[in-house]
Amino acid sequence: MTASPHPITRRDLHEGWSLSVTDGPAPFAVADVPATVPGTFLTDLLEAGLIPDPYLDRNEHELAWSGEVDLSYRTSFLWSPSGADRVDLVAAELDTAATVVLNDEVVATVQNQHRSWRFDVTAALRDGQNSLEIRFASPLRTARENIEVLGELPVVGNDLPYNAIRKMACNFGWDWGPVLVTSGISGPIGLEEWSGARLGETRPQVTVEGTTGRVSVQALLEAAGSAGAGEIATGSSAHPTDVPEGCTVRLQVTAPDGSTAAEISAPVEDGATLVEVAVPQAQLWWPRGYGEQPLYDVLLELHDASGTLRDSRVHRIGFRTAGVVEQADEIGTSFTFTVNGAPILAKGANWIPDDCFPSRLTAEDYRAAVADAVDAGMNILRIWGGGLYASEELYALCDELGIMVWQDFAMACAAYSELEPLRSEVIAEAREHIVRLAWHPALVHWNGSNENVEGYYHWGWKETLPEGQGWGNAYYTEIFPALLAELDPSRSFTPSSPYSRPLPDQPRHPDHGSIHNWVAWASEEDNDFVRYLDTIPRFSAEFGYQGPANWATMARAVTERPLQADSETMLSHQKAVGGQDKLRRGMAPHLPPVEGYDDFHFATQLNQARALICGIGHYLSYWPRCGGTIVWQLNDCWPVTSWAAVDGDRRRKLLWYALRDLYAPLLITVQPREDGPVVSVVNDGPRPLIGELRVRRQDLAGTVLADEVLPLQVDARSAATVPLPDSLLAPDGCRDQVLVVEAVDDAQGGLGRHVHFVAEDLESDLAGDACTATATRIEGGVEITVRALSTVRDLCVLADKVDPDAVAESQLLTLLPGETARIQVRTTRPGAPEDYLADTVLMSANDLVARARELEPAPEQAPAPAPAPAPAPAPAPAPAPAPARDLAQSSDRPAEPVT
Ligand code: BMA
Repeated sequence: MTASPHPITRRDLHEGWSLSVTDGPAPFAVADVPATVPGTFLTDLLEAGLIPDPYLDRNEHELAWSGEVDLSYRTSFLWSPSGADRVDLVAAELDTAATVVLNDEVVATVQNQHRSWRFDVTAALRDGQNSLEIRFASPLRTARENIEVLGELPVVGNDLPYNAIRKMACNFGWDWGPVLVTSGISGPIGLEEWSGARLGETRPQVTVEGTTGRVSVQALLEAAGSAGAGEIATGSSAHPTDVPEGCTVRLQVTAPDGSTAAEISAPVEDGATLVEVAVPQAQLWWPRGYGEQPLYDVLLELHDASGTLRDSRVHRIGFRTAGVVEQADEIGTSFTFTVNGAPILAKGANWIPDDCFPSRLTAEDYRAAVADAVDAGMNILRIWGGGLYASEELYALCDELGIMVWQDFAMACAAYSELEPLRSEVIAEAREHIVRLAWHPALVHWNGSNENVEGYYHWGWKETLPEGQGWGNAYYTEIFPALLAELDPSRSFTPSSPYSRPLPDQPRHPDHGSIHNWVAWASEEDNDFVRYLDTIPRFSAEFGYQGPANWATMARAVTERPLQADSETMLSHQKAVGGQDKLRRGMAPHLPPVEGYDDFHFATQLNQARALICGIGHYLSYWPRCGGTIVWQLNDCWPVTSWAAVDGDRRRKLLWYALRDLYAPLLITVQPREDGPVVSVVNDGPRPLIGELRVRRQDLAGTVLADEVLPLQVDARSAATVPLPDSLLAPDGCRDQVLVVEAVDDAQGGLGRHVHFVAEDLESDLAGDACTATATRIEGGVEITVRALSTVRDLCVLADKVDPDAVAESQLLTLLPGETARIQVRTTRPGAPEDYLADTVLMSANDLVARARELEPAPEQAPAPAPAPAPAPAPAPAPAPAPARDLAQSSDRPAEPVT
């Protein structure tokens, strides 16, 4: 081999693409439609005006054919030999069953959206014009064909066979997502030209011992002459014999201040080398709230014998040790995130793909999404296994902002065949992402699957699968652990979530490992958020309550007027079967009956927030027994009623504001305990709190009925409870009292206040005209001033009802009589400020109570008719062509917590 002096050059092939449907039930001809690359064919048809926006109205259902068609993407490009030894066609992501044809020669046939690809096309290229075609076979037909080989294994939901093809599972619909099965060149694609050798798989280990950071990189090289046309080089193997003599790999680490922290060069032997450096006095990376996030730059360079640069890579790293500690203790088995030896109270949310078509997400989209987590005080995101291994942008932001990442392997809510060819595909993709993500300090934990072990033991799979049938457990208990041991032993791993480490056949056991609490939302009998109180888990990795998207989001997605809770179109944006019933049943014990969509919309969002206030307050009050909470779910992929805190148009729901309070460094709540109510103080700060709790019991008009000063002592990074004396306990059946808890630290002064309502709203005497309000224009928006005449509970400004872009700075305010609050609304179109005072915009729990009271019969009217019923559901809509899954509703959900 002659190594010519060419470093690697890259050229994108993103231009000139067009697509055609070549077979299948498309209802109209699709021929030579301009195609965006990266992209997918559905987004191209949308762009070309050939299909309506699938996120609006019931348009989704007109696209059920999309997963059944074959496609051809074509482009052509000029190319001339540059003298490089080798030219590769490199594709970051192909969705999914793709045949790559260059100048009429089949270069490769592949079938895995979760892998990247590199095809040697040196021999297939022509000097001059070249034609490139990528044919995509129908993903649904491909999956059905795969079942012939793999066997049919259970999936949850609408029975579309997402477990038989390595494609983003939720593309086939989920209980929060539409069925929009697409195909396309969904990642960057281009030509890379190189000579001699290139860097193949580069496996980092970044750790810290004492104060010394250690970076070691196992670099495998690939030789230009080693792979023939059509061979798929995934970077997973070196070709030792062909790598030119005398190559070296240089590693340079640059400190955050720009100085060189360490560098070394090492010779390549047998196509591989290990480069290792120590960084003395390394600055440690911490999750946010626990310290800084200093990032070091790593430069890796491959030089040949003449010293010519052949290849290079850059990464950003952080020095820390991290992982989940699962340790036997007197209760069971802990589940505690630990960074640099310090236990971290995990406060986070689950991440789903931020769009049904992630290829159109921009860097700004990712930044905004991570800001939703950061601004809410989160320190962890769990990248859920029914989506994609996320893009580099997301992990880089988490590195930068101190958000720990729990990464699921892409296996969710289904049994997976352990047979070939699926097995090798899963291994290859796992290998690729373990190595890719190992660079990121934010990544702390790997998890084998979402609910697949639970599915086996509790959703009937064990009983129905034939003896000896693989259902995926080999991936979770053998293959993934072995790959991690080989490639990245520095992170922790669990086979599934939920999971009980010593009792794998009891994944719901609250005393061991993680749980998913879906009883509170999904129970057919008594779905009520107070059921979060039934268990004290070691870690809650999923629990959530539905609420609709914000008003402006729903009003954009559902164009009929007036908006109605149960219209056929609205129900198409509610994918949980029985979801509306669960919403109504879930709020019935707490909020009064409501009439009209405005009140229904507000009440269901309010109840969603209240549910998580109940769950998180309970779970965190048991820290460190409970290692934290990861709520279901941070985000949405389209406009829908779902468990998300931020809706599909990136509007923050009331839940988001509740999370911001719950995930603050200090959380004060009142919690039930066996011996009576206690004040729980969760101090997620670095200093102990020593001072007092000033607690008073007062009526809704503000008359103080009792008060006490209780000693307060909470260690740094811990929780404490303070029992309430009898004098502070309201009498049974009391409708008009609150407990006002103020925490005061001797050194820092007032820390915060919590108002605890002793009655459910529907049993309370909350006054209707409890406040007066005015609104004025201010720089950047509108300020609303509210003065409380009586106690006001959960005051909200539903600002996007006035202006879709308006955002209220605070929500869910509780005001005591005589208090004044100023709520700023950010908007570039302040319009008429008094619009924000409309009774459908400035709303509180008091309004719901007062309106229900007005509907009640006057006391002298006897016999009393039944209380106002909840609005009757509209007639059942016609079944959607491909019904959405409802994981929560299915009987596979726990009916009872398991203890
Ligand atoms: C969890 C998730 C999702 C689902 C959600 C709500 O189990 O893993 O599969 O969307 O519940 O049902």
